[in-house]
Order: sequence, then structure tokens, then C-alpha cells
Amino acid sequence: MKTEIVRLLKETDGYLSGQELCSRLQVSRTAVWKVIEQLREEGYQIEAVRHKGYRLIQSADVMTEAEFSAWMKGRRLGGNLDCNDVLDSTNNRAKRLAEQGAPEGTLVTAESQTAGKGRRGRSWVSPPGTGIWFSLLLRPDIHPAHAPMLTLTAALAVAEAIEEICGLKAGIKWPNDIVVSGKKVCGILTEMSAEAEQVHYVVIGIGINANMTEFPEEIRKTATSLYLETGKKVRRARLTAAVMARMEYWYERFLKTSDMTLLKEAYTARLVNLNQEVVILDSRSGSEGLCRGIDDGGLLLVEEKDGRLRKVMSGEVSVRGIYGYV
Ligand code: BT5
Repeated sequence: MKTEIVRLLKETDGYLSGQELCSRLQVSRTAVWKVIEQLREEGYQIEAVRHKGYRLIQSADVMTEAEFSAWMKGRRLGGNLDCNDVLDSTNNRAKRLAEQGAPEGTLVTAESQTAGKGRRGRSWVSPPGTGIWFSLLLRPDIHPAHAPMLTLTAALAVAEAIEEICGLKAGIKWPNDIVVSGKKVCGILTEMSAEAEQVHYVVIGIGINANMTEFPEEIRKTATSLYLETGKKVRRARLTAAVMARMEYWYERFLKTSDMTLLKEAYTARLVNLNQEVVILDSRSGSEGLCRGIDDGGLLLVEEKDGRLRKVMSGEVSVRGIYGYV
């Protein structure tokens, strides 16, 4: 009922009478009033005027099914929602739901994570109420070797959504970081379950620093939030919905060829590494070169000193200047 009331309030210009709400939802006035009170506690500003009814003045910045449903209507990705308060990791929950048969497009969110995961056992700082921590479940019919490209697909979707909603120039640091003003605003962790030739499911975990005002000491120099960059709080559900919309677009294109052929141009245009000197850590120690973009398989093209083009599959790619750690 909460979801319905939020949707009706959002759809109505001006006042929605209590009587109308009762008859549309087939519930009592007291029941409606109780839900309105709950919504106010969540942060929705709802005006109640005698003989006129209820009017939504301002939505709350919450990651709830009620709030999402207004933005996600008719979406294929994000159509099935699983919104949580606290989780260890949205990726872990999405994987559990996947094992239980949850459909493609299932979106798992959390207000906070107690064990948010980065790649290779690293951790992801995920405090409550200010960030966007979510995982998207996909069931693509592709070869497992192609799944890492879904990280690139998601990076492109997130960068575009950030630009659309926040008006910020968002770059991509191959393969999985979104960078604003030279700092990391979003990270992506893709996990999959597969057999030799077939993917069972892929979980794309996305962490966006939305409204954080500060970071722990260890990442203070390298991390930023959308709020710190714009001075404006972003509606997290709205931005998440925008990511889903862009993801639908790019995911469909990805599935046409199962590779980056149709995404390469847009991805490369956002690559902060492009034509910069990069250092590839932990593959060949300290190997350097000029970044020349990506190939159709999503591999990073690095021109080495002797002019040879090397293809980098994964690993840490550090860009001189970016994050200032080289
Ligand atoms: C990533 O790993 O960037 C992937 C992060 C994915 C997080 C999402 S949140 C929803 C979903 N559920 C999960 O459990 N995870 C996903 P990596 O490239 O390994 O970067 C990790 C490193 O980034 C850490 O070692 C820190 O240095 C830094 N870091 C940690 N938290 C950060 C934050 N909130 N903002 C910016 N940098 C951060």
C-alpha cells in the first residue's frame, strides 16, 4: 500500500483527497493516515489540508521499493526489487537470490553494507544513508570469457547516468572505476557463476558515492562523492533508475555481438587513461606504456616503448596523475 500511495501522490498535481485514496486502495482513512505518517518519518514532506487532502511537497531520499517504483515503472532491469536496510554485501544477497531462481533484472539494494566488497578481497566503504550500494542480476546467454565486459558495460551506463542527473563530467578508469575530477566516485565488482561454456548468472555490484560529505583517512585523497563535486544532494533512487535505463540500452547492444563492438566508441570517449602513460601493476611488475583504448574484447591496448601493442586482460592499471599514486 505504501508503494501505491507514493505512486499516486507523485502522479497527482496538487491535492489527492483522503476519500479518493481510500476508495482506490479499498482501505480505511485510518489506514491511509498511518501510512502517511510512516512516510513522513522516512523523510517525505506531505502536506495534509482539511477538505482538500494530501499533497506531496518533497520526496524523501530513500532507497525503498515505494520510492523506486515511481522511477522504475516498466523497466526490464530493476523491475524486480529487493530493498534492504543493512546487508553484508548486496553482491552476496544477489548471488543467493540468483541461486533461488530470481529473474534477470533483479535489483538488490542496501542502505549500508557491513562487508562491502571490492576486487581481490579489498573492501568497499559503504556507510548508511548516503551512498548507492546495489547489485544487478543478469542471466546473459554468453560465453563466460565474455562476462568481464559487462563490467565495462556497467561503467559506461553509470558514467552516462551521473552526467545526465548531476551534470558532471564522468570519466572511466579501465576497467571498473568512474572518475570525477580525478577521484573515484564509483567502483564496480562483477561476479559470476558459470560452467565451461555457459554462464548461469552474473551479478554486477555497483557502489556510487552519492551524498557522502567525508571519507575515512585511507581513501580521503582518492575518493569523492557526487555531493562534494556539485554541492547538491542527489536523489539516490532517481540516479539508480537512470543507471538502469542506460544499462538497458547498453546491455542490449552488448548482447547483439557479445562483445564491445557497439560500445567501444562511447567507452573509449570516456577513458581517462586514453593516450596517457599507464603503469600496469602486478602483471609484469611496473610495465609501462601509452594507453591506446580498448579492443572489441574489452582488453586495454597499451603501446609499449618499443612500439608494440600489448593487450592487457585485467590487473591493476594505474594512470599517472589519476589518484596521484604513481
Ligand atoms: C571496486 O573494487 O571498486 C569495486 C567496488 C564495488 C562496490 C559495490 S557496492 C555494491 C556491491 N556490493 C559489494 O559488496 N560490492 C559492490 P576495487 O577496484 O578493488 O577498489 C577497492 C578500493 O577502492 C579499496 O581498496 C579502497 O582503496 C577504495 N575504496 C573503498 N571504498 C571506497 C569508496 N566508497 N569510494 C572510493 N574508493 C573506495
